[in-house]
Amino acid sequence: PDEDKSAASDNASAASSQAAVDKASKNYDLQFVQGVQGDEFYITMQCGIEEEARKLGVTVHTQGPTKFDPTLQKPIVDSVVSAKPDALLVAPTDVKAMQGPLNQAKAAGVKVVLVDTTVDDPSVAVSAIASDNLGGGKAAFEAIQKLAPQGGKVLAMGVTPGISTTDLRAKGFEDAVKADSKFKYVGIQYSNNDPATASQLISAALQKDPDIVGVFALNLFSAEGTATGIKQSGKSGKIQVVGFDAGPNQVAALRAGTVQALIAQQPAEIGKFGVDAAVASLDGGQVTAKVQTGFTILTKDNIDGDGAKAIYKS
Ligand code: T6T
Repeated sequence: PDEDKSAASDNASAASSQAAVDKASKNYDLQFVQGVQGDEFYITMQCGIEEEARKLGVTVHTQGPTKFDPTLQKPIVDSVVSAKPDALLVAPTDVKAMQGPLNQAKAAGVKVVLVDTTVDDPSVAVSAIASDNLGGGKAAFEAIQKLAPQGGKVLAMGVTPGISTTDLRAKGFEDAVKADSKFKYVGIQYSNNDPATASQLISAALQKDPDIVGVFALNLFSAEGTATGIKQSGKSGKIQVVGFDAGPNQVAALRAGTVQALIAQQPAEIGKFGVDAAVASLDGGQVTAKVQTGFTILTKDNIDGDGAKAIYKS
């Protein structure tokens, strides 16, 4: 709850420093390239982007690769850039592989805004807007500490190395686990953003270490697969599962008791601030280089109350 408050005040200051504009000076052409299509996190971000674009009087088009994969995202970015939009809002799928395409966008005069993920050299962008992913990883461990106060082995179910957001979540989690001698970090497994892979990996991990007490699943799809695998192993409720993100499936898992806590990001706000940054930059206004948005921790206790606001759209 403390994190929530400070994060909320970060948002307020970001909003006041960046959204001073009521209308853009002209109908700019904005392009949004998602990390992957069909992911409720990016769908909700798209809603926030479209709403703000309407408000400011600019046009936005959205595209995304069919998988969270830079070899599929790069050609989309290249083709978007060749049409010379005014701005590109983008969630790069890899810190290294997407640097070159974004450098080219900048060189072509396109204002780049990073939404959610980033690249090794974020100075390619006029602004980078993301959740407190490091803090989110730490909060995930704190949730496990509360749910399993006796301590024990914990595992991280990751996505793919090289994604800025999930790498930071893993680091925040690992550092926090290692600072508590009651817990033992048994490492990270990479599910490649595929629920079926996450399910197989968690089943295998539980065979190897049947005494695992908690799992932190780093995004929507890794959480979905983790919940399924634990359920199939007959251990739902015995192992504490904390997932990042709060799509409808994750909320259903929370209600069913296959997941105990969710860390909900604010994708619509990330998108809104992204549009504000693009327009401010195009109109020569003040642009904040780095904006951090907050998160809400959802449990069975708040999901039907205050927490309901944080559920992603599908
Ligand atoms: O967790 C989000 C996003 O922040 C991350 O960069 C990739 O995975 C999600 O889109 C959820 O699937």
